[in-house]
Amino acid sequence: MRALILVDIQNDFLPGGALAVPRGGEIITHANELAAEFPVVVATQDWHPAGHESFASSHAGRRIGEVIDLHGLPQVLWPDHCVQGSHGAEFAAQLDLARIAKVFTKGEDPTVDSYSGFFDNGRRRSTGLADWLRDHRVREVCIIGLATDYCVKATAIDAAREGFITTCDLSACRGVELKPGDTDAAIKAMRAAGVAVANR
Ligand code: VGL
Ligand code: ZN
Repeated sequence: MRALILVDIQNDFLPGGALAVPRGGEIITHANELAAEFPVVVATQDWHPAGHESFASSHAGRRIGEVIDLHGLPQVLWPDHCVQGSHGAEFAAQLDLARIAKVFTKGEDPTVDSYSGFFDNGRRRSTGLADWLRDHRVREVCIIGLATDYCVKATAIDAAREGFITTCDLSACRGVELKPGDTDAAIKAMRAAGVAVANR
């Protein structure tokens, strides 16, 4: 069985959102088309409590984009985004939610960020996504969404590590590009992890 994993297609990552991914809105039509082609569709949802320690606003004197040591892990500081229950945390209004079998939230622990849909960045807690996919006899996954250089990359690499035959379809992904070249580096890292990167 093949599954489509929609990564973080949420208002805050779209133009006008708190952590807007350039041209992020371009992927939604294609995401809906792909969702109609897969027998199984799941979604991840970035879902932070207010005051999450990945937010620059939680660290006096720190700026967005700076990298700090957060309890032993390097952490890029982000604008406040995807706060639980906020409009920014909701899925894009144009996204076809009817086809999503299950939503896996991540980023709830205030002390650790969670880019991957499978594990937090410290790999301490699982979201249950891998077991859910195996329970539904999924062996192949296609990853799309936002952002290519953070959550898409981390989710795709973990999917491959978990033993799924993994594709990332770049036609329905966009990168944050905090630094120019981050998306290209993410593509290289995914390929090195055994992910088939399509459409580029
Ligand atoms: C993401 C930064 C912080 C993402 C989530 O979805 O790529 N990036 N939180
Ligand atoms: Zn986040």
